[in-house]
Amino acid sequence: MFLRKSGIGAVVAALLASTPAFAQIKDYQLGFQAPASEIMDRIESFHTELVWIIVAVCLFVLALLVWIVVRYRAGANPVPSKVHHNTLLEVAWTLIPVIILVIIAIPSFKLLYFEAVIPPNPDVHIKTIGKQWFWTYEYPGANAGFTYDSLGLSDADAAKAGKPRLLGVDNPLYVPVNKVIEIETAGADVIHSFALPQMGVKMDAVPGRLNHTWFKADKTGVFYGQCSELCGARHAYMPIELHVVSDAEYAAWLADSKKKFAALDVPAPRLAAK
Ligand SMILES: [Cu+2]
Repeated sequence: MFLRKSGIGAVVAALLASTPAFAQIKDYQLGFQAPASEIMDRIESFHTELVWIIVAVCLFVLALLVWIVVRYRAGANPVPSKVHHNTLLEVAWTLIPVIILVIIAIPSFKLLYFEAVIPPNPDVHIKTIGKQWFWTYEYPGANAGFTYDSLGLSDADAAKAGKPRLLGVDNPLYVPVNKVIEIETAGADVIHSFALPQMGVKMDAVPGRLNHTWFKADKTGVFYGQCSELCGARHAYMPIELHVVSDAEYAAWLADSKKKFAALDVPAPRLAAK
């Protein structure tokens, strides 16, 4: 190993050893966490396309710069060029960027539309309410009908529970795998934001307004998110812990939670209308 057990090597080794191991996030990871929904799959591949376009444009501009610096340096050109315009070039450097932007815009709008339009008849409705500084979750409907608070764990409690620091919570969110989950979100006091990176979900939770988003988790596991709108002193301490489970586990959790958590006496308007 190149890390010696002294000085900075020891510090790095200690950090590596103390980093909680949870499947989706690697130490010193660059790029996104592994996608766990089709939305995030699409976001990731669009991002990769953009990166290649950006790399190509940067390399092209760099090549032009190097060429100009070498070819037209003062030493090799005692008499400076007096050329001041070229119509063909000017049309080209206007049209080509326009074409590149249109090429980017088409998949971008497609992706925005896919994220924005909730598939008809979602399987699960959940309301997530951002509060200073925790989340309240509401599960309306006949076989649910309960509400509970979800608070971030202290460092000591997270270590005890084997959960990652600043991401583990006392009462996680549960959803079934391969089902369309509709999220309605609002803020109770200030603006928060409900975000789950591996699902490709980020939606502002605004007081006095109900925002909608959705996702369909395509693998089971534990996924973490955080409030993503600066909402006050303990903004960094209101994480989101999502458990994606099988249908049977979800049904068991619903039955259990119905007994454990407070009843939700106001059903969601949409469900009441069904
Ligand atoms: Cu916040």
